[in-house]
Amino acid sequence: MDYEERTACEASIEMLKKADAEQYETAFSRTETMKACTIGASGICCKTCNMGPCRLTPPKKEGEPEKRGICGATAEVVAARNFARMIAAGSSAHSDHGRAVAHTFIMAAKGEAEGYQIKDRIKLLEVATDLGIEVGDRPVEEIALEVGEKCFAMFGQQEGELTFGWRAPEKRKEIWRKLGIFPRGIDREVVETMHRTSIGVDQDMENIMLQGSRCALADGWGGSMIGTELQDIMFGTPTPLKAKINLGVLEKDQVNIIVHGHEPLLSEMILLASQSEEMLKKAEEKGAKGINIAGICCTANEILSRHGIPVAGNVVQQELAIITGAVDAMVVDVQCVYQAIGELSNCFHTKIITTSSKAKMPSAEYVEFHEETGLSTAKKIVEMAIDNYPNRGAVDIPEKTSDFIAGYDHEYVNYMLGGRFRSSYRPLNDGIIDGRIRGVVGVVGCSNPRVTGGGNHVRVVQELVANGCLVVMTGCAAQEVAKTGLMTPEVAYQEGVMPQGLREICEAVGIPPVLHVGSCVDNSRILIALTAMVKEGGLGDDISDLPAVGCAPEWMSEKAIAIGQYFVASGAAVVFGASWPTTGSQTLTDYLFDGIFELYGNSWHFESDPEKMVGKLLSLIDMKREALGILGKRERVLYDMAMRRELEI
Ligand code: MSK
Repeated sequence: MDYEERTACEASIEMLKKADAEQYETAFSRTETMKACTIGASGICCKTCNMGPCRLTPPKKEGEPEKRGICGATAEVVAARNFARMIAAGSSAHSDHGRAVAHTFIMAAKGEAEGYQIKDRIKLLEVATDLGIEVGDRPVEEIALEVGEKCFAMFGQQEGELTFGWRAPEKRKEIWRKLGIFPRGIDREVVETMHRTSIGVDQDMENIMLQGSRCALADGWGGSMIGTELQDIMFGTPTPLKAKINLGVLEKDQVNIIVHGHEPLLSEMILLASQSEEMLKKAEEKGAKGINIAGICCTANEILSRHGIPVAGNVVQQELAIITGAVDAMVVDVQCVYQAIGELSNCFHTKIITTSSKAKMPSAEYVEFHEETGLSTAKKIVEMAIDNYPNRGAVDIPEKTSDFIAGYDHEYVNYMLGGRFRSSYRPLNDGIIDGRIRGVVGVVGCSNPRVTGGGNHVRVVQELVANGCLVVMTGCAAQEVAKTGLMTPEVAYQEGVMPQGLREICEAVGIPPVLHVGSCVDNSRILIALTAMVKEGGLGDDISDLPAVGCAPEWMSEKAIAIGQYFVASGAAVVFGASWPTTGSQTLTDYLFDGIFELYGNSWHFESDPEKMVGKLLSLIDMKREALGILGKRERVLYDMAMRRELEI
C-alpha cells in the first residue's frame, strides 16, 4: 500500500503500517482489492423489480439503439430514480435522527427522560417564536413541550408547508411554491420519493428530480434542522472552545471510551456518567488514572462542539482507533459505523457496544438505550468499559494530536461579528463587498479511502484560504482539516497562509479562516447563516445571489447527496468530488449540471481533481461577484502614519 497516497494523516499511516505488519484488514486495505462496479457507479443499474436487474450500458457504437430496461425504462429515468433514492435514504437518516431528538425533547420537557434538561432557554424562546408558539410568561417546560410536539408533528405532517421552511429568504420560498416543491411533511416526502421511483410510477426524469428536491428540502429545512435546534436547546448551543484531535488523544493509563455514530442523545449521557464520582472511583479500583471519552465521526462533532471533548478521528479512523489496542469500549448508535469493527475487535480486548434497536451488528454486545433510563444505561456502559480495562494487551497510541477551535454555530458567528449589542452579519457582508473576503465556501462530507482518506479536504481548504475565502466546515471533512492548524486563530499571524484582506478580518474578529460548525445535521446551520447574509442586505435578495458555494471533495454517504440537493434547491452551487453517480446518463447529468440552473439559480458540479475543484469553486464565486457588481472591488488599504502624512501633503 502506498500510505501517503491513501491518507495525509500521519497517525493513520502509523496505524496502517501496524495493520499491514500484523495482518489486520482495514477499509484502506479493502479499497486496494475491491473494484467498484462500473454500471452501479454510473447510476444505470436498475433493480427496482425482479425482471432485472437491468444493466443499461450505453451504446458501444454510433447508431446502436439505446438500451432500455425490460419495462422500457430509459437510462435517464433509471439514473434519476437511483439518484432520488439516494436523496430519500440520506434524508431518512438525518430525519430519523431529528425524530429521535424530538421524541427525547418531549420527554425531557415532561421530566420523563433521566439526565436530560432544557439548557438553552434563550434559544428555546427563539425557536418557539419561529414556530408561532406563544411565549408570554408561560413556564419553560410548557413552551418546550409545545415546541417538541410541533417539531415531532412535522414528521407526520401531510399537507401545507414545513414551518422551518418559512425561515428561508422570501424569493426562495416563492421559487419552491412556483415549482410545487415546498416540502409538506418530512416522512411524506421520503415515502413519496420511494413510491415514485418504484417500478412503473414516475417515468419523467425532471418530475422525479423535482420530488428529489422536495425530499431533500424536507431534510435540510426539516429533519436536520429539527435535530440541530432541539439538540442546542437540550444540550446547549455551542460556543467556540479549544479541543484536540487525532488518535493521540487516547490515554495510555485511563479507561478509553470512544463514542461513535451520530446522535448525541447517548453520548451526552455517557459523558455525564463518566464524570460521576462513582465511575471515577471504579476506574481507580481497576488501576486506571481516569476515564477518557473521545469521539469519532459526527457523534464526536456533537460532544466536541458543546463540551470540547477530544476527537479520536473521523470515519476512516474507526478501525485504526481499535488497532491502537487502547480502546476499552467503542459505543455506537447509528450511521457510518463500519461492520468490520465487530470482527476487528475480536483481535483486541475492545468491546463494541451497540445501543440502538435500529442498528445491531455481529461481534458486538448490545445494551439497548432508552431515554427514560438514559443515565442509568450510560453508567452500565461506562462500567463495562472500566471492567474491560485490565484486559488490555500491548498498546500503540500514535503520539499525534492537533489543537483547534470548534463550536462556531450561526448564532455565535452573528454575535462575534457584530458584538453582543449589535449582533449582525453586516461585517461579513461588508468584508465580501469590499473584497477582503472573496466568498464563503462550505466544505463538508465524508472522508473516503477510495479517494485520499481526507487528503483532498486539506488541499482544497488550504487553497481556498490562500485565495481569500472564508471556509465553514462540518462532518468528517472538518475533522480532517482540524488536524492542519487552519482552525486556530493564530494561523492568521502566519505569513503566506492567506491574503491581507482575509487576514485583517480574522485578526480583528479573532477567528480562524476555517470555522468548524458541527456535525452533518448541522449543515442546517449553514442554511440559516446564508439566509442571514441575504437578509442583512447588499448581496442580492436570495441565496442564489451570494458568492457562496458548497463542496464535498470525498463524499461517500447517501446523506451527502441529500445535503447537496438541499443546498442546490436552496440556491447554492454545489461541487462534488470523488466520483459522480449519474455518468451513465448524459441526459440526466446535463440536467443536474446545467438544466436545473434555470429552476434554482444554481446547480450541481463535479470535479475530482482538488486543484481543478478549487478553480471551479473560485470561478463560481467570481461569477456571483460579477453579477453583484463587486468583482473588481479592491481590498481596503490600511494606512499607517507615514502613508497618512503623505496623503496630507
Ligand atoms: S459522519 S456521513 S462519514 S461526514 Fe456524519 Fe462523516 Fe460522512 Fe458519516
